[in-house]
Amino acid sequence: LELEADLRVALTRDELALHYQPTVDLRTGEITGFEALVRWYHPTRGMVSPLDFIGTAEATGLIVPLGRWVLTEACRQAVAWGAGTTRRLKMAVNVSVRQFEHGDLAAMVAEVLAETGMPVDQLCLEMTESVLLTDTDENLAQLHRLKDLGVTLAMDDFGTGYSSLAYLRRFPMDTLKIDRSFVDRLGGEHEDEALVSTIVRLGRSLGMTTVAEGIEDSVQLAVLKELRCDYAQGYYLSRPLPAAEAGRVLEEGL
Ligand code: G
Ligand code: G
Ligand code: MN
Ligand code: NA
Repeated sequence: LELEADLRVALTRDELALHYQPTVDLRTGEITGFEALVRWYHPTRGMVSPLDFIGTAEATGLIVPLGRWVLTEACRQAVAWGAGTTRRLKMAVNVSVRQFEHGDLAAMVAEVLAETGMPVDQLCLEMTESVLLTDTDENLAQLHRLKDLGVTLAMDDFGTGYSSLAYLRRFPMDTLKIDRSFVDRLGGEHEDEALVSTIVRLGRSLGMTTVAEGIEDSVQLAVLKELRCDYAQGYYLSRPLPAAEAGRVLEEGL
């Protein structure tokens, strides 16, 4: 309850910020975009992880204004980074299944794109498999409305939930983000390439782009290149960075 009250206040003050984690093209090594990750600088608790407040935000409905703030800030930043350049950076924003249930997500996204001047093809929305499993028909309709706008849709943490092949075919997803628990098993003592290889080929056969999450060493990076995964993120490439630092790696490379 205290957290809820504080979060309400945080939304009206300047306590939230986004960090940006680069997404790297595994063929060229270039940064092609960022994933926006929210951070809360609490006046007394210090930095609070989204793991500790997204759940509260979802339970209280505060995820709706919070989600709108995150989307607006991420789009504003992407537009700023693109200004005066020919860069077409992709900006990925996480959305919660609760944002599908409260109000018209596609309408909200369209408003924010218009307000910020963000080109729609630069926006990617990431969601977990829970979106595919609850209120399926209404969520499916929302996903189609988002697709009709021209937004890219990514399945986050892929492999940890229950989505079957049938679900993947039925929902208009463009990208599979391979959960880091699978990337963890590449190289080192576990040495289990089969699973990641299968997911990459599954994505490709469905016409989807694949992104590996949570790359923490050079061996994992090499294996993913060899498996012809398209993109990668992870601490080995870059941690999520405050906007100023993210702007710098964009200019200077990783
Ligand atoms: O960045 P970090 O690893 O601390 O994020 C922890 C979790 O919080 C991740 O699952 C991430 O997807 C989620 N998260 C981070 N930012 C947002 C956001 O803006 N909206 C939602 N819904 N989840 C987020
Ligand atoms: O659920 P989602 O995939 O959106 O969560 C992304 C979270 O993963 C972010 O909070 C980010 O800080 C974290 N993350 C990103 N790269 C790595 C990594 O290489 N290792 C670990 N352990 N976490 C990572
Ligand atoms: Mn994500
Ligand atoms: Na993920």
